Parts: sequence; structure tokens; C-alpha cells
Amino acid sequence: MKIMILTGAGVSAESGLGTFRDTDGLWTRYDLNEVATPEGFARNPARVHEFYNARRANCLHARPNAAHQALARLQRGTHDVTLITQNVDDLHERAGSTDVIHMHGELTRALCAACGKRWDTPPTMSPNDPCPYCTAPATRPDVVWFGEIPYAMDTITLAAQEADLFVAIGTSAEVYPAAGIVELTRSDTLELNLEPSARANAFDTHRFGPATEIVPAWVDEIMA
Ligand code: BJW
Repeated sequence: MKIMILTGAGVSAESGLGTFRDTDGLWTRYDLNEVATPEGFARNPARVHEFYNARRANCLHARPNAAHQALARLQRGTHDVTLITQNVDDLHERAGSTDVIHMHGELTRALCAACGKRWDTPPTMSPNDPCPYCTAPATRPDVVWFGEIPYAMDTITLAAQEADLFVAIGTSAEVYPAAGIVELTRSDTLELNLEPSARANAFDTHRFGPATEIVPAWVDEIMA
């Protein structure tokens, strides 16, 4: 069976990484227009680097949880699993998942806004860091901000069209185009989340609860 999985911040919440829109989420403490848009970066690159440097440090100390581990186990089994994440952390990879598609980029990567090259980041980035390829002081985190086109959209669209089952895990479905993937698929659809998302009505079935409980339980069933 071809299974397409889309994860969001909820899958990493129990690893200690904050979500965005929950009551204690990042967007309650930071203005997303200032830290997650190209315009905010142009206005104040130091503030944006500080935001991502702090999140990179948190991520270094976080550990994959039982949900990440269960999804890696599912990938090692007999089903054909495409794992897409909106998360910029690397907890899926550290749990053993491979070929993870990071549609909103990765905290551990840097991008040169001048020449378009990418490379592994040092733990902290600063506004005037020169690009190692073209030397322009135009380096930025390799993440997808509002108004930018998410990565791998062609691959994601094809995977949605070919899937037998689409599962969204730990995402509020407030952000497009990720929230619209459920509409691209003709497959069965399942939402695994703490509570109904903004697009819950678009899914055939749902299971609600903490990811570390409901994801391993679902993986056990589908692998049985
Ligand atoms: C648990 C749990 C536990 C908690 N267990 N669950 C209509 C159509 C198309 C686009 C738009 C549109 N209207 C507006 C737009 C534009 C915009 C958009 O969507 N805006 C909305 C605010 C409406 N989208 C864009 O700008 C995107 N680009 C774009 O559209 O380009 C045009 C285009 C696209 C495609 C083809 C051609 C053209 C870009 C969006 C970029 C989003 N970037 C961010 C930041 C990334 C870097 C970073 O991490 O800092 O991505 S914003 C932030 O939100 C981050 C996340 O990946 C994303 C989604 O958040 P997520 O993962 O859902 O987290 P939360 O916090 O919202 O939800 C957590 C969930 O977990 C909740 O449901 C909890 O209940 C649950 N939970 N604990 C299980 N223990």
C-alpha cells in the first residue's frame, strides 16, 4: 500500500519543541510578520537570525519521541511510505526515517539569497555571514516563509495523487498549500491530532490524542 504522511509541529511537541498556534505556541510570543516573512527578514535580519539560532539550539537538545520512532518503523516495513514534514527540525531523521521531504525547509541548512546555493549551517548565523560560494553577505536560514513557495510541490502533488492512504499528523491545517494536500488525493484519508484541525471535515476518519500514543498505536495496527 502507498501511504503518504504529512507531519506538523504536533509530532514534535512532546519532544519539547513548541508548536506555532497552540495557546503556548511560538506565534503567541513572536510576530510571524517579523520573523517568518521575507519582508521581516529584510527589515531586521539580526532579529530573525536570533529567532532561528534559538530554535536551532532547542532542536539540538531535543530527542525524537515515540511518534517519530513509530513512523521510522513504518518506513522500514513493507508499505511504500512517503514522509513529508512541515517541520524544520530533524527529529524524523534522528529517529531513523529516510528521504524525508521538508516542504518548509530545514533548520540545519543555510541558503544564499544572492546565488541560491545551500549548505549545512553552523549552530549560529549572523546577518553579515558571507556565502561560502559567492561571498555575498546574503545568507539566510533555508526555511520557507509566508509568501514563498514550499519545496518539492511537484513531488508532493504526485505522491498525493498516487497514494492509497493519506495521513496528516499533528498539524492545525491553518497553512496552505500543506492544508490543501488532503484535497489533492483520491485516497482514504486519516487525521491523527490532539484535536480536530481546521480541515478535519475533509478527512474520512480521525483519531485524537497525543502523538506519542496515537501514532504508535496506528502504526502497530497498519503493520499487523
Ligand atoms: C498535537 C500535539 C501532540 C499539539 N500530539 N498533536 C490559500 C491557499 C494557498 C496559500 C494561501 C492561502 N491563503 C493564504 C495563503 C498564504 C500562506 C498561508 O497559508 N497563510 C495562512 C495563514 C492562511 N501560505 C504561504 O505563504 C505559503 N506559500 C504559498 O502559499 O506560496 C504560494 C504557492 C504555493 C504552492 C504553489 C504555488 C504557489 C508558505 C507557507 C510557509 C509557512 N512557514 C512556516 C514557518 C517555516 C519555518 C519555521 O518553522 O519557522 O511553517 S509558518 C509555520 O506554520 C511553519 C509550520 O510548518 C506551519 C504549519 O504549522 P503546523 O505544523 O500545523 O503547527 P501548528 O502550531 O499550527 O499546529 C500544531 C497542531 O498540532 C495543532 O493542531 C495541535 O492541536 C496539534 N498538537 N500538540 C498531537 N502532543
